[in-house]
Amino acid sequence: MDRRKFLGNTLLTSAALAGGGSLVYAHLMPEGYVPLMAQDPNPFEMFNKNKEMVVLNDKPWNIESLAHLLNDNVTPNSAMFIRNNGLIPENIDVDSWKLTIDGESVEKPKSYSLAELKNKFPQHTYQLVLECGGNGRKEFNPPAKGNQWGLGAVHCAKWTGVRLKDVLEDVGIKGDAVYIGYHSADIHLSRSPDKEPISRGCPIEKALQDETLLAFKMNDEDIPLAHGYPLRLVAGGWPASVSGKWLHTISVRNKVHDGAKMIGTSYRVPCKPVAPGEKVADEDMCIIESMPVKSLITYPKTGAVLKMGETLSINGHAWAGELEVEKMEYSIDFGATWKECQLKKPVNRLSWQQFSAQVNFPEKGYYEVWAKATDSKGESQPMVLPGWNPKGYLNNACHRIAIKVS
Ligand SMILES: Nc1nc2c(c(=O)[nH]1)N[C@H]1C(S)=C(S)[C@@H](COP(=O)(O)O)O[C@H]1N2
Ligand SMILES: [Mo]
Repeated sequence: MDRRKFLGNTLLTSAALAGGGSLVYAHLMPEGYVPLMAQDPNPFEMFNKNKEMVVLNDKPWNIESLAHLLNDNVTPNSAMFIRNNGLIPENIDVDSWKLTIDGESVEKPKSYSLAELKNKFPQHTYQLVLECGGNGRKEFNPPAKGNQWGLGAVHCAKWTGVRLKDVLEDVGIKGDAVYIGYHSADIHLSRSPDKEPISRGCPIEKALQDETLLAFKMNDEDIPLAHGYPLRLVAGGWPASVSGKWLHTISVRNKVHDGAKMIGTSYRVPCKPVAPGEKVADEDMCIIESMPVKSLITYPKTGAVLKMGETLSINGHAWAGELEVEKMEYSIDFGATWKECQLKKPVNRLSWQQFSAQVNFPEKGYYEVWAKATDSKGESQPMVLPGWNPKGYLNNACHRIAIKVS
């Protein structure tokens, strides 16, 4: 249905066919036929993603990674989840791309070309954890609406750019600044130019951290289109929805930013725990800030089989929002006892940390290896699902893999 309308209205007369040529025998085409060139593209090829990744939605594109694909210390593009609220911008012209800083709390709005940003300010590179606030949503009961993310909506790539704080200093911000909000070039699903798919932000204190970047490189290359080319706000350790892709404006606000997906149940959780399914009044909802402590076993893949007497080497990553992970443990007896893993320091603040352990099993049979991280404030991952909330955010329950010893 949809597709036929699309074809009738636009495709046959437009350059939507790759190469831009016109469809010569269009009038002879069977009704409802979709020319090969216009058939749904293969997302794995289009975005250079590992074919094991899971497509949760194609309008907009939402693609999830898997624990065992995230084994690299620096996540490559091929294993990075994609979370879009709208449609990826079309026809990006980098030469005319501008970043504008405006809002109630700037002395005078100012715009920079990408070349100006790159030349005027020192560049910094950090490895930063971006985890979707809804990662792990699919476990909640009653279920929460939205993409049913399993474990794979997290990555820790290397981002290069200039510090937002250096740019804000150059513009000059007023003393009443409390928040920043981003505006981006992606397109609302309705295609209405008056609507933004998402426009979130963070308190000014987070915006002014050294690691909060206006990034133009990811893993030493131009940022892939799906991840925000040509410019992205990157605020590690907070829900990744704060890290606006395809960034063109930062508004410095004298109040909490009120853009799309800042209010209601979006990226907000009950300020105090509630019973599963309970209705929560708007004023009792709080904006998610630093993400909770969490970890993933990225090797081996769940379901691994080994021989009796073999030692299993496990490894993975742990992260804790604004904090550092201080301790990493594993259990093979459903949490009755825990043993400590080796745990590395982060390469920089807000990066994930590597852990590893050598695991021995006492006899043949079925086991689960559970992993549990504890942050520098002594907060540990819960063994089972944490507090229910209407949109299913912040599931940081222990990751577990199945092991068979035969
Ligand atoms: N402009 C824009 N920025 C955005 C989004 C979006 O839809 N549009 N999605 C946000 C959300 S909810 C997440 S989880 C991350 C996902 O980043 P990724 O697609 O690079 O993994 O981007 C954030 N930034
Ligand atoms: Mo997200």
